[in-house]
Amino acid sequence: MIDIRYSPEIEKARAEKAPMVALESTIITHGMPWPQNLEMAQGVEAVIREGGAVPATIAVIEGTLCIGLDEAQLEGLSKTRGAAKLSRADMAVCLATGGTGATTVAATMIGAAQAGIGVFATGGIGGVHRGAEQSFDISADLQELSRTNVTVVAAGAKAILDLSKTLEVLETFGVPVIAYGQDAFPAFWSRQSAHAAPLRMDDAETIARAHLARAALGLSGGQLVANPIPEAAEIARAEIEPVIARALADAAAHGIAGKDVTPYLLQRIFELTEGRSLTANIALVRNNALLGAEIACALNKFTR
Ligand code: PSU
Ligand code: MN
Repeated sequence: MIDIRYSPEIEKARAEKAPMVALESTIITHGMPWPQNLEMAQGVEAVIREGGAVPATIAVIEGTLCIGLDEAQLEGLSKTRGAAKLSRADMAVCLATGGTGATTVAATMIGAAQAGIGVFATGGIGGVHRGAEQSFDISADLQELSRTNVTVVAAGAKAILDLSKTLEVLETFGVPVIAYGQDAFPAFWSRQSAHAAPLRMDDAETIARAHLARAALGLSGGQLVANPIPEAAEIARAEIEPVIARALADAAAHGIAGKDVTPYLLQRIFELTEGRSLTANIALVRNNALLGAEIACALNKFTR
């Protein structure tokens, strides 16, 4: 019913049962400006290969679910303006109508599960927005984590969100939130937030074991591995918080809503920090890719 295409590299990895790491494409089309988005996408793929795994960037291109993109597809997507942002609700419609779109965390998890890929690395997941008690704006990423058995490595949830409410919803949904190598739940651009993570793990093997234990118990849903941004790249909380407040105020003043909120805020914070937020964002995604590759290799060792 649906058209799935594996890149030659992923085709080979599947045949050889090699470790694979999924990557999202919304971060390319909606999360970063050209040309840094392409450099980031290529760089992150390289990090995963160096880590001994095979990267699978996922997107829908002209009605085909693509698992693994070639150079030209990656470049095309990076330059595309106005690509659709696909989550659980839009993915099937995009496939049925022959559309092109970038996959969010939720849609990338769905694609990864289709392809039998257990690990996915990204920047930050979507979550409960500040003021959600009024707007009801809660990312579909949270529900997806409760449904689809993929371990997602992220630098926590983006600090533009309400982290406390995001953690509450993840708990309600039964999603394990595992801080990597520290007790605090990281806040994307900053290593620390005001919140302790519910769980902590210090090595990739144990994370892979927990992934398999969930499956053995028949539990639906994945794990969120919250990996703090490297120290050298972080922007301290006290510094980024006023910038976030300003960006949120601007979003409200311009009546930004729905799917446009996250891309608008990321772009505005990029402008207000004169690009520093982007440098930090790229560093944390690469760091997550490295850990993702380690977890994928551990998972592979236990299952092959
Ligand atoms: N992480 C980033 N940049 C991004 C995103 C995550 O560093 O652009 C994207 C992801 O695709 C995530 C989406 O799934 O933002 C969340 O959007 P929303 O809040 O509309 O669900
Ligand atoms: Mn939303």
